[in-house]
Amino acid sequence: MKFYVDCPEDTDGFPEDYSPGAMSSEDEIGFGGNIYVDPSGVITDVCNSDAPLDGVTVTLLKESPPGTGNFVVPATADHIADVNPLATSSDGKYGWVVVPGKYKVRAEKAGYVTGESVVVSIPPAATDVNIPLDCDTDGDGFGSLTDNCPGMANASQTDGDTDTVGTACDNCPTTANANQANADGDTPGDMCDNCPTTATPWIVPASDGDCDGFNDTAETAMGTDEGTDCGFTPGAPNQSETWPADLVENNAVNISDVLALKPVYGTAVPPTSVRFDLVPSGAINISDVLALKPVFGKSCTP
Ligand SMILES: [Ca+2]
Ligand SMILES: [Ca+2]
Ligand SMILES: [Ca+2]
Ligand SMILES: [Ca+2]
Repeated sequence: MKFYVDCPEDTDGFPEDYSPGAMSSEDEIGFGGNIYVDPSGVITDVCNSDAPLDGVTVTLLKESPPGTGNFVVPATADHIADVNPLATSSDGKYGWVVVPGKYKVRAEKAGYVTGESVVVSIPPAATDVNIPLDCDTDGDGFGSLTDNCPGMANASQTDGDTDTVGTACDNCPTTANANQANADGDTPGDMCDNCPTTATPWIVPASDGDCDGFNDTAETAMGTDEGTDCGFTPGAPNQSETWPADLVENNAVNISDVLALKPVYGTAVPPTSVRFDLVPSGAINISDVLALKPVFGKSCTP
């Protein structure tokens, strides 16, 4: 019995290198009583236009015992060249010639999801057992084709709003927005941004016309300007107050504003000025202090 095998040209370790005889495009090889044929193929990089990938560790596996679906590294006598696994070079090619049997090939490279070929029955020769390897740049075990947060490690792949964008990287984690549109470039996406066209470093509540972090109802109660988010000009007379958190008016929220609440903390409104009642409740309490937290350390530009 003879097997005639088409082999890629100029590939180290292929039969034509062993017996470059009379046949121009086909080779037969008998070696120690065994008959050797391919598998061979190319490892390609899914993340680089399917270009050949070098530095891939390619392992030949053989079904053993036959018919069990169990694959093991075969005996050296079962294949030429002897080396297994082998490493690809810049052409991405790999190949062995093997005794008859069922084989598959495993391809591994750091930064890529490990790939396995289909199972091939040898003979006939299998010369296109190619394996596309998908990169896993964030190292969470999911390649670019399947990772719902390709740039952020999220091994759970949780997607709470089932919009195909993982919760870990979703700019609206509880609102379905597959396109992740975010016109103003701040943290929340358009679909969940109460101020979608003005970038704010804090989360804007609903019904906050000037996007300063305090809704219109609260501003009306406090007597601040609900239509202006920032406006203190040093030295200018008769200014309306614009940013509720900016108790010590300087267009910034810092420790001075927290300390401004200290003398009136625990008092009722009135007699304490409603201006301090940042979360209207008729008293100055912890809620008002906590209202400064989201905007603490932030400043505004009039
Ligand atoms: Ca990820
Ligand atoms: Ca979403
Ligand atoms: Ca936004
Ligand atoms: Ca407001």
